[in-house]
Parts: sequence; C-alpha cells; structure tokens
Amino acid sequence: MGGLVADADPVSAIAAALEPSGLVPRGWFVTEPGLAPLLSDGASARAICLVGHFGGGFWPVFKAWWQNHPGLSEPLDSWSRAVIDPVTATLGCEAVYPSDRPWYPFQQWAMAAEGLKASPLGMLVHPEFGLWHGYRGAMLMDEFALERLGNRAPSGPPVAMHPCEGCAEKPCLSACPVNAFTGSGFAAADCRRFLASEAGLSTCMDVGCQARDACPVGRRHRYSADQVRFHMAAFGG
Ligand code: B12
Ligand code: SF4
Ligand code: SF4
Repeated sequence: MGGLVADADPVSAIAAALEPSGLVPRGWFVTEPGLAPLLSDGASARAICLVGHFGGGFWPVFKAWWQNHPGLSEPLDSWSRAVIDPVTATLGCEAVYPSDRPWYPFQQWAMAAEGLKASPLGMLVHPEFGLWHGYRGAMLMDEFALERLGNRAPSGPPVAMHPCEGCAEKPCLSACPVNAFTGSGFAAADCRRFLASEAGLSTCMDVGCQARDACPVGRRHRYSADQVRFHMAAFGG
C-alpha cells in the first residue's frame, strides 16, 4: 500500500491519491456477511468504499484525458478505470464499476455509506449538492485491506437531512414534458422517445433533464453545459 500504509489517516490518503482526478472517496461502510460481492479469491468483501464526484469537479480532467484517448465507446468508464484501478491496486483492494454487469447496487451502497436517500426521481439527493453528483467506482476491501485502513469507524451514514422531506411543491415531479416520473417508477421508454424527437433534441438533449434541473437544491453545483450534453448523449443516444 506504499505511502498510503504509512499515512496516519488512510481515508485522507485515498482522497489525496484521487485528488488530481477530481474524484473523491464518497464514504465507506462495513458489509454484512453474506450480502457483499465476492472477491476474486471467493471470499466476501468486508468493506466497500465508494468513489465519485460532487458537481463537475472531475470534468476538466476527464475532458483533457479524453482528447488524448479518442475513439473510445465508453470514455467516462474507461477514464474511471484508468484513475481508480491504480489507487485500488496500491491498497490491495479490488475495484468494481457502475456499468459492470450484472449491475452492482451502487445506490444501496451509497445509502449505507453516506446516508443519502432517494429523490422521487430515483436519483439520490444530497443536502448540499442536490442531484448534481454521481458514482464512478467502488473499492472492495478484504479483511486485510480493512485492517490496513486502520479499522477506523466507517464514514457513514453522516447525512441525516433529506431535502425532499421539506420540499412541499416537489417541482421535479411536474417538470418533465412527458411525465416520465409517475410515482410507480421511471418511464424510461417515454423519456427516450421524447429525447429522440425534434422537441427533445432542442430541450432535454441540449440543456439536460428538465426534471433534474427543476430541483432547487445544490443548483450552484449544476454541471456545465458540455457535461450535461455528454451525459444526455450517453443516456439518450
Ligand atoms: C440501469 C440504470 C439506468 C437505466 C434505468 C434506471 C431504472 N429505471 O432503474 C436508465 C438508462 C434509464 C438510467 C437513467 C439515468 N441514470 Co442510471 N443507472 C442505471 C444503473 C447502471 C443500474 C441501476 C440498477 O438497476 N442497479 C442494480 C440495483 C440492484 O441497484 P440499486 O442500488 O438497488 O438500484 C436502485 C436504482 O435502480 C434505483 N432506481 C429505481 N428507479 C430509478 C430511476 C432512475 C432515473 C434512477 C437514476 C434510479 C432508479 O432504485 C434502486 C433501489 O435503490 C446505475 C448504476 C448501478 N450499477 O447501480 C445507474 C445510476 C442509478 N444512474 C444514475 C444516473 C445519474 C442516471 C441519469 C440521471 C443519467 C443522466 N442522464 O445523467 C438518468 C436518469 C434519467 C434522465 N432522464 O436523465 C446514477 C445515479 C446517481 C445518484 N445521484 O443517485 C447511477 C448510480 C450511475 C452513477 N454512475 O452514478 N439509469
Ligand atoms: S425538487 Fe424537491 S422533491 Fe424533488 S428532488 Fe429536489 S428536493 Fe427532492
Ligand atoms: S430527460 Fe426530459 S423527457 Fe427524460 S425524464 Fe428528464 S425531463 Fe423527462
């Protein structure tokens, strides 16, 4: 674990190792026996540390990297692996990613690690960053890596306040032009159909999901126009 082992505060050391990328350790938790993913040696992961971003902190770093790696079909996933895998290796952990199949329950992990709760849109809402945050990977730790992390108390869940509880009008629920958020889930097919239409191309595909944008929480952390277009192209394309 090199410099990270010697550090008095290993979680801060992970943060320092990720810092040039704009990614951050989002929090970690000790897993329940039998409910964690298996490591390559067949044992259950003992703890999981999520890696992600608040606002668009990583965007300029990713964009610069992407310019030097043209032609990738999933550039953000590739960059995430290029950043997270080396940090994970120095810790003696294993990394998994949101796009890995079968899908890992990243949002359930985030609720355990950070105490965040789901908004009516399905995305988890953060009291400070609102809907403007995401997850790029997770570090799975064995017993040994957990010990080397100092066996310190898990970081979460530190966030007690759930913004949606005090949000009487819930503007996120009435902003979608095709009412894709029905209360019984996300009508992804209706959304996609709209995104492919002329009206969708000149609205959501250009300036982002109007439902996400209607939330008043964390607006100053809203993604830049080109980051919004990138995510919409990845979803709607
Ligand atoms: C499949 C998927 C989708 C599908 C289907 C979503 C659905 N109806 O379930 C589609 C393609 C539609 C989708 C869309 C989006 N997604 Co998505 N998606 C995923 C993915 C890859 C798997 C979800 C899953 O089934 N996991 C397996 C189950 C077992 O895990 P889970 O934690 O229990 O899953 C929870 C979610 O399914 C959630 N859920 C249920 N309904 C919905 C609806 C929406 C819209 C979302 C976001 C979540 C959600 O409830 C489950 C229980 O907590 C996750 C990454 C991951 N590996 O989890 C991202 C993820 C959930 N998506 C995410 C995001 C940001 C989006 C988009 C906003 C992308 C964008 N455009 O920028 C859009 C939202 C729609 C929009 N109009 O913009 C983020 C959410 C971050 C957060 N703040 O919570 C995740 C975690 C990816 C990431 N890298 O951070 N997504
Ligand atoms: S608009 Fe209100 S209900 Fe919707 S996500 Fe934001 S805080 Fe929650
Ligand atoms: S992207 Fe547009 S159509 Fe899709 S859910 Fe958001 S507001 Fe609705």
